[in-house]
Amino acid sequence: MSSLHHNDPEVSRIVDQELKRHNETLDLIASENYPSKAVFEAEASVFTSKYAEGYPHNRYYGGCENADELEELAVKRLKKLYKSEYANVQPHSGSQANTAAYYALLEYGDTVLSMEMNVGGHLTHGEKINFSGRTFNFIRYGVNKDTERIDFPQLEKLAKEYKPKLIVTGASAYPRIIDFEQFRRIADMVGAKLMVDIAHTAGMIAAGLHPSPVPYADVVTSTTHKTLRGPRGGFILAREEYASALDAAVFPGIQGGPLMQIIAAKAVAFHEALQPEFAEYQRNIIDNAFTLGEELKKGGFELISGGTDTHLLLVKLLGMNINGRQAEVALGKAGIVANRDPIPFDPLPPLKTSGIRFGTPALTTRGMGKEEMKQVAQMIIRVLKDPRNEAILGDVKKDVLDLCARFPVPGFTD
Ligand code: DSN
Repeated sequence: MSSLHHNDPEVSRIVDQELKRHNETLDLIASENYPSKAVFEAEASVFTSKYAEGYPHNRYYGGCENADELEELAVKRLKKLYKSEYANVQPHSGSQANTAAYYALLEYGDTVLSMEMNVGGHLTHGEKINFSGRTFNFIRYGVNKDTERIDFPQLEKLAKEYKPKLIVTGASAYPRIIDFEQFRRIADMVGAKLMVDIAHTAGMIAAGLHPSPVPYADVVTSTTHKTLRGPRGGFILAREEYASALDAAVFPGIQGGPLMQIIAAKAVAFHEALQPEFAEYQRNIIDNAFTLGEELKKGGFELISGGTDTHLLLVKLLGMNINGRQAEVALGKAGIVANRDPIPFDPLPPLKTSGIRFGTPALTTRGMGKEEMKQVAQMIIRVLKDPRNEAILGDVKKDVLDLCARFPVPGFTD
């Protein structure tokens, strides 16, 4: 019997339920993944007990010699992975990484140009309900109505008009490769700095399968738990010239003690991402998303921008007698876990939306490939074409369970 079960059967039961839920459903949430057992072991290590406010060899606590060695190793691996001059592994999350980057680069009220949420931008990229939109003057760019790809002429026009101090790109729900060179060109034209949030694409960039923003951006922010397959957390990359401003913005600016056990797990994930098999895994993620998208198109669904170059795709539900929220619920009943997502020029509010987002990192980690993606696409098509038919939802749920039994969730039990 585990200590958790012995000491707290109530929490233990909920944890067991969650593991069962993962083992019996297909996780198509583009931002979720299953890290390796080595990452979990590091996360649950003795470093959870250590306070290490400050930076290596400049801490506010004694007993930090091992924490120093660990953080230096994590930073060294991260710099190597992305060929970056500077790295900070302390941000607790992607939001914290973005907060620190803004505080290092901006003053209260400064103008920033960023991507609209409806076309894939993140909450922390200037939404009015978020600290970012309340602290700085965000102006938003979007996508071209026909191509549904970033509208560079609009971006250039807005940059010239508003003269932002910072331009932000990178997205939570944009299925195409982003042209960072174009962003740099426009930023230089108006004397703006460029920040790229690679939370979603970090794994593909590390593997060299997606262009790196590092040569173009002043600052790059990310999470570690999506395509990168690490623990939940964040990091910042930058040119050396921003090192002291970014260090100060993270600590003491917005955080106290770093989560050293998470930094241990990040170091493990960076090591894994530096191995040759990681590139193959990232290739499979992209291939799986492509296959899933092509099969959904054959089944009569339209994808935002007509397809995907990445790990995610967005299905348009306009004119299909179902909104994003209803699709999410119907798929959930059939054991397919995904999330509704706004689409460009969405006529529906964020609680409903006209789109649903699918991502393949978690299923790829379970070992699924092209054949399984074709099966998953057929399951999704059956549900979305008849979302109120409980018999169909039940049938699909059985197919989901069969598929799940063949591809157990790794890491937790092996
Ligand atoms: N925006 C979330 C997502 O992509 O799921 C992460 O913050």
